[in-house]
Amino acid sequence: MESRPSSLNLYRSARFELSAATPKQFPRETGPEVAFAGRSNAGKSSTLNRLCQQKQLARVSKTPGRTQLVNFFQLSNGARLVDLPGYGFAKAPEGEIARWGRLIEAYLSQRNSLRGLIIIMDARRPMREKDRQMLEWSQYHGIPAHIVLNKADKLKRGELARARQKTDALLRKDFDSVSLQTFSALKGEGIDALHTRLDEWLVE
Ligand SMILES: Nc1nc2c(ncn2[C@@H]2O[C@H](COP(=O)(O)OP(=O)(O)O)[C@@H](O)[C@H]2O)c(=O)[nH]1
Ligand SMILES: [Mg+2]
Repeated sequence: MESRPSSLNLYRSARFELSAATPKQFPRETGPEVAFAGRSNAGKSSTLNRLCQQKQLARVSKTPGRTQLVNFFQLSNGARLVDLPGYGFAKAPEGEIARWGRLIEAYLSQRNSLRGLIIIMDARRPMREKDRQMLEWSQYHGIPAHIVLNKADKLKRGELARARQKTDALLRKDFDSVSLQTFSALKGEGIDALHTRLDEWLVE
């Protein structure tokens, strides 16, 4: 995959900083940050690993864990990538869903350094209820969002185009300043578009 070398090196420089279970544990704000959200299994960890060209940066799980942590990664220019806890477990108890909501809400409302939100969706099943809720929260807090329709490799070209159109139509009906791209964390397709969007937020 081609990518401008400057930004490639920047994302390659990502290093795990800390995991926060409560807002008190969030690190002091020192530079711009972008947060990654998505339903469990949509490919959030795979996308972060692909983005940073590191196989083990964010753990990729076949059986998704339930730990609700906000993971912070530092880049060489002082910017941060932030891995928000995944959502959408069918069997998650009520209390856990409430805790997830409080943690995300605290993060979105407290971080002045937050420049943008990346929402990873499975291209075969985009815009589920909690995805929509993330978009609503980002709008409420005035944070621009970028949707990544991941697992593009699982769809035929026509199917992918239709998924993109459908998502685009839903977005335009209800949301402002949301951009959209297709992606394959597996193959790396769409990585240039993702780097470009992130650069807009993180490279000053
Ligand atoms: N075919 C395909 N599989 C993917 C892609 N991205 C992630 N996966 C797979 O989907 C599963 C969940 O990925 P993971 O990154 O752990 O998702 P997370 O729960 O959102 O962090 C894993 O088995 C990945 O290998 C992709 O672009 N294409
Ligand atoms: Mg994950």
